[in-house]
Amino acid sequence: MNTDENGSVFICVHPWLHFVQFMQNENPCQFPKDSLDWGERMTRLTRWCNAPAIVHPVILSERRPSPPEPNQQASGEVTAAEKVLLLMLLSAVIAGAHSAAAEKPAGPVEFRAHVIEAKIPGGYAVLVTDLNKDGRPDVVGLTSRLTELAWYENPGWERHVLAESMRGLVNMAACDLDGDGIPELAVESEFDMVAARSRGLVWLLRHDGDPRKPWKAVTVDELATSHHVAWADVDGDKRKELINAPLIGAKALAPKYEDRVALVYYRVPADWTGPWERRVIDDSLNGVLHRVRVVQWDGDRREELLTAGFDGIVLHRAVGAGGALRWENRLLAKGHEEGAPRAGASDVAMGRLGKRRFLASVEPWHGNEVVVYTEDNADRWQRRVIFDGLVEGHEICVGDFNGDGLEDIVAGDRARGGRGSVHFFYAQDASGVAWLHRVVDSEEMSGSGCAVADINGDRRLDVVMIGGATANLKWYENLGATPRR
Ligand SMILES: [Ca+2]
Ligand SMILES: [Ca+2]
Ligand SMILES: [Ca+2]
Ligand SMILES: [Ca+2]
Repeated sequence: MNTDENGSVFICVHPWLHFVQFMQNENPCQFPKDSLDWGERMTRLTRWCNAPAIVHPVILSERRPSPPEPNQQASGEVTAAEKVLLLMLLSAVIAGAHSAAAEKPAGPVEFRAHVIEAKIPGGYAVLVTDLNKDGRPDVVGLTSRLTELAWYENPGWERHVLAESMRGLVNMAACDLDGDGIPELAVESEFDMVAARSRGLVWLLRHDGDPRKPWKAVTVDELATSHHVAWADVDGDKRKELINAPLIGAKALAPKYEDRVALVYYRVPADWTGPWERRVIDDSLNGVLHRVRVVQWDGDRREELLTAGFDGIVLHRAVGAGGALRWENRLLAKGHEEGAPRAGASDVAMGRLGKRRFLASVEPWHGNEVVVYTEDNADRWQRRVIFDGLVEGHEICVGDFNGDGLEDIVAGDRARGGRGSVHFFYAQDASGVAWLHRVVDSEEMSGSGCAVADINGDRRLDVVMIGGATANLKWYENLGATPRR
């Protein structure tokens, strides 16, 4: 609990921890006194507690001068007895609110579809990031069927070309390396499912003064079948490294793609024109390596990686520093267990159900199942298929769309070249067992790529999706929970 300069009393509530402390003569959450930025306080509290914190502002009293009563302290101070009383009261309120939330998860929300681009043949990957520094998240849509990479400016969605003459575009990731407020983009091109035909070019794009004009590109690497990129601070030095996940090994052939495939990373050189030294994270993965996702796994300064592929879901964690840095690679779950290529996982996302962590995945590779994993007391991940009706799933995202403190799931369906729909799954309790399935934009979105972000700044999480056969790019505006019947 905290009183601000207006006398409002705040409580900081954490799913694990009811963190209650008076501001009177001390700081909330043990922050420096000169730090009055609540965003920063919550960021630090979140890091400290290894989970998102929720701030509930509760105005309990307004501190107004009043004459001191006999046997009482001066106005503006709180007695020890009052502190105890307030703490008990607030703990009861918090506990009640949490149990009520756990008993009554919010229902599905209504989404309104908005078209960003109606003609992007073979729409494959989407990226949401602010590219013109106006505070509104913009959208990059990528397809291998065009040699132009373009972004769409929020809110009118005017199209601007980032790069031209790039064949076989396959993926991209954003990170503001130089701190000018406009991110640099890692982009991968010259991809092909046949390794011998895939140069696998990795680029770094930087704006050239005006982000609406074509960006400058420098080469990072050439590694056959480079397919998925991400930025992560794997060593905790506050600088992001570039992660590159090629799809398959050099000898891999359809349909089983038997070969080892190596997950690699690069430290950003002082001179971006290179060289970027390629370093191995894990060279023992098998078959298809489909997605690499950045997570904060253990609450330290370092970010960890989850990969999804034929092997299943693997956690990659860097330990040690500098030249002594090494990687611990641990299989968390095998995913869908069947012979390749119907093996493992296509994508993975980490979410939270109150205080519990969970994993959501699409399985097997390009598969039909939406799967939820929850952790048991022995640190093992229990698998539960919550839906098996996708025709061809690809990517999966999580977000608390209905604001009940339980993260929900959204998955696209590429539908093997047919018309797909968007699938939402709303958490119905904190155990990860019950999920409410809702279909949005039926047969109008063959979703290959997806992203979750608040596109219109109303604090409700929206969804952006790009479709293959439907050749479109849309954002789905979260209109809030629909009333329960
Ligand atoms: Ca913007
Ligand atoms: Ca780093
Ligand atoms: Ca929810
Ligand atoms: Ca929104």
